[in-house]
Amino acid sequence: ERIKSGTVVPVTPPPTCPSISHRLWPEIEKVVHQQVAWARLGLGDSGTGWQLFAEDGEMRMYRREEEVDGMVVDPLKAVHIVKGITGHEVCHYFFSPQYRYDWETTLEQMTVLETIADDTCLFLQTHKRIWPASQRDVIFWSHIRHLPNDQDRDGPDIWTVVNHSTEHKDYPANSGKCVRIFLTVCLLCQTRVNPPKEGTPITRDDISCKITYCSVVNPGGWAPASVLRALYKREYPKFLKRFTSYVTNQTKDKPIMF
Ligand code: 6CM
Repeated sequence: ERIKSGTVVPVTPPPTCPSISHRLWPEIEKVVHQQVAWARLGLGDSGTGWQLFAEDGEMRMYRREEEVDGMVVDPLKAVHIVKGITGHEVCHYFFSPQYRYDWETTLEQMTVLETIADDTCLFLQTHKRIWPASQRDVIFWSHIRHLPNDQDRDGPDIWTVVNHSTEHKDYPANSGKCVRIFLTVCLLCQTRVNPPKEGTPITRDDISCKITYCSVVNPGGWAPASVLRALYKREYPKFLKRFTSYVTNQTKDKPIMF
């Protein structure tokens, strides 16, 4: 439906969501709030020491070199602006399990362990082995959310997906051939709409999406720092370019999903 210039994009009311009774719900609420606040901070506001390590068109990726017990846990923050897609679309393709094999190149196997609600799933993923390290797996909850823009009522519409490691009694860490990794990832998307000429409908030429992607991955066990940093330098830009092109391709002939 056409949104008139100057009108506030409608916001989904707080869900009467079944996930509130789930054991993970208090953690999901806490981590989502923390991650969204962190992602919304500009690079200048979130402290010094961010190094730009990749740049391509509108995409910029920054990292901070950090180690815990000798293991690389470099926080990453990336920003990108992509024309022709909305934040809702970007988050939909990032969250939904049915598309993951299409864009996630490091993935070997993905299992949905639990569907907590329409907006929340528990995933077990194994990732491709990278020589000379052991293969990795990860269990994380994933939550998609539409956020009211309370800071700026005329500001852009916000959608987010937060992924955060958790445990599962049936899949204890480091019990098979894989080393368990621990991650926190936040994808935050703001849609901008250029008001089209009076009386004309909004097209994909009138929209753009500002994407912020933040991640912290603990490799969980021995992995040489230089190999890991080289891997991240190669794989994160590849991921963000491939994933956003995928969303552009998937949506180009579909109605805009605001
Ligand atoms: O955020 C991304 N993907 C999500 C959906 O799959 C989700 C999962 C992230 C898993 C990231 C694993 C990266 C592989 C890490 C290997 C670590 C150790 C190997 C040792 C090598 C010396 O959040 C996109 C993730 C893009 C990652 C490049």
